[in-house]
Amino acid sequence: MQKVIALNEFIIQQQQTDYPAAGGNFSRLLHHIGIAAKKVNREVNKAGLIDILGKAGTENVQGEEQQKLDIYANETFMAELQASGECCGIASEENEDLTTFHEGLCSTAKYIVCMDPLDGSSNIDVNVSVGTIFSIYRRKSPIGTPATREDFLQKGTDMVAAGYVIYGSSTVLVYTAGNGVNGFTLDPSIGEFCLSHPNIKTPRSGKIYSINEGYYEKFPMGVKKYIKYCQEKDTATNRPYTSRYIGSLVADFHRNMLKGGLFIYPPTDSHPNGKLRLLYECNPIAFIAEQAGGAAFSDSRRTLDLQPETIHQRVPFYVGSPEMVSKLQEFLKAAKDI
Ligand code: P6P
Repeated sequence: MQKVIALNEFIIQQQQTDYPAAGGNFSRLLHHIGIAAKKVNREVNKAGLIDILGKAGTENVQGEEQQKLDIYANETFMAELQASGECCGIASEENEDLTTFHEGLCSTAKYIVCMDPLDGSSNIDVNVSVGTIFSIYRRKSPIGTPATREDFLQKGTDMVAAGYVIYGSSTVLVYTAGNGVNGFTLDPSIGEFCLSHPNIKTPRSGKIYSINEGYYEKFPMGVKKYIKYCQEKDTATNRPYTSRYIGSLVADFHRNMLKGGLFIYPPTDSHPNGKLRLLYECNPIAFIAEQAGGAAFSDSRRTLDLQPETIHQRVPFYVGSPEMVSKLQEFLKAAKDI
C-alpha cells in the first residue's frame, strides 16, 4: 500500500533536507495554517446547512460586502497564527489596519503573514470553489517589538513562503517555501492534508485563457487583441483556445497551473490599477507560479519585483504558462500598453 505523507510530516522532512539549520519555527507556523484551513473547510462545506451563508451586513476595507464566512475565516486564521507563537503581524484583506502580536508567546516571533482569508467568497452561496491565499515574510524590525508597515511592504522576492487552500470538490492546500510547489489533499477520514500533487510543474503553454470578458470594451487595446488572437483558428498553435473563468482567483489559477493556461486581470474602468491586491493575492500566486515554472507580470514588471507602497495596493495581474504570458506581453508592447 502506497505510504501516505501527511502535511506535517512533509514540512519536517523538507526542513531537515532543505533547511537543516531551521529551528522549526516556520514548520510550526505552517502547521497552524493547516489547522485553520481545516476549520474553515468544515464551515465552508456545511455553509448551506447553518446560518453562516449570506452577507454579514458589513463592508471590508475594500468597500466590498462581507460574507459571514469571510469574517469567520479571518478570525480563524488570525487566532491560529497568533496561537502558533511564530507570527508577529498580519495584513488581511478583511482588516483596514495591520494586526500585531509581540507579547507572550509571540514575543520571539519572526514572521509576518499577508492573507486573503476567503477569496471569492461571493461565490459561496452558489457553491462555487473559494480559497484562502497567504504569504509569509521574515520581519525586518527587531524581534519583540510591534511589527511595522515596513515589515509588510517587502518585495515579493523577499517572500519566505506562499500558499493557497482551494475549498472545492476536494480541499487542497498548495504551498512553496522556495524549493518547488507541492499540493496536499485533505482526507476527511483522518483529518489530515496528504501529499497528492508532489513537485507541481505548470505546462509551458496551454489552451485556456481566463479573463472577465464582460469588461472587454474597457480593456487596454493589447488585451483586446490578445483575446482575438486566442479566438482565431490556427491548428499549428492549438487555437482557438478555451475560455474558462470562474471568478474565483484560486480556482482559476489552480486549474491553469495544473493544465496550462493564462489568467488575466487587466486595468478596467472601475479598477484602473487592476482589481487584485498585490500583497495577499498577486504576490503569493506569482511566487507559486514561478516556483512551478510559470510567470507572473503586472504590466511590464515582474510582479515579485514590485516595491509595495500600501497594504491594500491593487495591480494589474497576468499569470500562468510562460509562453502564454510572453505572447500577451507581445500584444501589450505592440499596442504600447506597456
Ligand atoms: P470580477 C474575487 O472577488 C476576486 O477577488 C478574485 O478571486 C477573482 O479572480 C476576481 O475578484 C473576480 O473579479 O471583477 O471578474 O468579478
